[in-house]
Amino acid sequence: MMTFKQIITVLVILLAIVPAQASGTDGHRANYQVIPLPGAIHGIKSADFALTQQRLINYPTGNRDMERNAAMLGQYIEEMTGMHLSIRPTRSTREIADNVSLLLDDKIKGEEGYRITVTARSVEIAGRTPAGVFQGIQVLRKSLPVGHAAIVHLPAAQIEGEPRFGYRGMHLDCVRHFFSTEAVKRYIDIMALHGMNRLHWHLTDDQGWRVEIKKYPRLTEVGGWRNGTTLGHNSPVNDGIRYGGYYSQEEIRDIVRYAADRYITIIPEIDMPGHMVAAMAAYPELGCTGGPYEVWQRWGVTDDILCLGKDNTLRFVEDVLAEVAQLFPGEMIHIGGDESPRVRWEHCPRCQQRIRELGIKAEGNQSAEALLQGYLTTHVQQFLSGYGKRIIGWDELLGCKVDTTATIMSWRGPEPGAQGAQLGHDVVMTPVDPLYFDYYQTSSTWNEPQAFGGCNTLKKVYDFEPVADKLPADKRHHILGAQANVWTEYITCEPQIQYQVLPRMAALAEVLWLEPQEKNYQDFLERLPRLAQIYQLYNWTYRAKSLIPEDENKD
Ligand code: TNX
Repeated sequence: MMTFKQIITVLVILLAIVPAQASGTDGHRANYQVIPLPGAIHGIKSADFALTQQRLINYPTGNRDMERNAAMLGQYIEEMTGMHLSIRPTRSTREIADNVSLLLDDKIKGEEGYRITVTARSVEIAGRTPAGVFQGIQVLRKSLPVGHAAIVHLPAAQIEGEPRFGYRGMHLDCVRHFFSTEAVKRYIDIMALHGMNRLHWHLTDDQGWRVEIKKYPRLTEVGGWRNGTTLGHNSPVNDGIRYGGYYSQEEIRDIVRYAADRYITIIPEIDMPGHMVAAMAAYPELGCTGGPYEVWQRWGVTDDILCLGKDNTLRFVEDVLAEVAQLFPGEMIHIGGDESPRVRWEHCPRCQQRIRELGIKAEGNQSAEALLQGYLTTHVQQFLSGYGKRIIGWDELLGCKVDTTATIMSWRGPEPGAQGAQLGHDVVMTPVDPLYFDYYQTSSTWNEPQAFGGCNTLKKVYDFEPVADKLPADKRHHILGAQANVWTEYITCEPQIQYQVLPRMAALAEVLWLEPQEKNYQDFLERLPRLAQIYQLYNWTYRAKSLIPEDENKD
């Protein structure tokens, strides 16, 4: 039998040894060098925090957003480590010790800024808003090692970050190919992991109409389906397989909520006046010739666009947008505007009559027909402002004389964006080169899934700078951020979407979170394998070869 004194001695020795071992090399240690890299990581003089199942996740009582954040953190920790932590509402900071706590702190900079404080006693994730706390949660989540553990050691530190840009977007074309609500939700999950906050959802196009509109049921009944799809890059061969699908309004609301829970705003796109053949197949009177039209089975640009000579067309556009405005609570609605050839309008007596009635005259290099598109855009802009919405559209809008409350999405290179910002438009940068993620990610394409073309490597994405050097200081605030576009002509299934966006989304995330001088590609590449382990954990497909420096991965 040991004496009481001996027991105490043994305990003291054990206590001295255990923490030393705990912070040792057992592999279960957090690493805060995540992607996107936090703005600052300062060590704190303290022992590690030992994260175990016995810890609680605290959140402020009565705050539903913070409760959801807490539940989400619990889920992430469980997925990463297998440890199940309970969540608990707390009233006072006294209860915070010994646990992981989510807090709101209005001293933190930026709407989405976060601060994580780890000491031997507690972990605090603070933000000025619940959205900021959510970003902090993502950082903590990514810092955990992947794999089952009974204990994870979190080095004592203060970690802070704030995104450089407020608009951090990913686009998804669910028209050219259709993706299930589950696949869209997984896309949202992937975005959340990367600190992205805007999903531009392309819902209508020539090849399909994918959003239920109660007033026009044929849009999805007829316009939601095509009788075949061309094989490859518009080959003469067609698979002859009926293809389609759409999202019911209930499904849309569910996805909008799912995104909002992850602080992601969805910007729906109803593309007009071009890319509208699916709607015209359902309601042929919407076109200049009256059709008949077929939901398109090829890729590219068609001359058949909405007829603006008919009052019915404008009423149709308003009715559709009224339903869309109610489905999507975000402030912006994307009204397309790209690739609208005007040959039909040139030969359409009704459109010409409209041009005369409105007194539209060609100005400089803007034809009367271009200005007719401007008339539609301005009409829609005014209509949507009644719903508290602002429009965003492709950079073609700059050639149609629209006022500066329209945000411009610069896709045909960075120049239209710079020009738009000079004129006073807000701008989202999404130049084909390097932000089209439907393009190849290597010049050695033989071993890649078929893509649109091009070559947007991980490095090119990483090196992208959204704000042009020549943009004057007083115009720079107009650049809201950037977005990668994922057109799906050649992307037929969910793993292929993931392959195209991972790991390029990681590079874009760093472009959007860090100041240019904070970026370092070599360092990014060193941090990337740990992020890829998380991709693997969730069974997401990604281009593993991109983890090797470009010059070493030529086939
Ligand atoms: C151009 S980007 C388009 C899309 C295509 C894409 C393919 C834009 C506004 N229009 O309709 O899907 O290229 O990369």
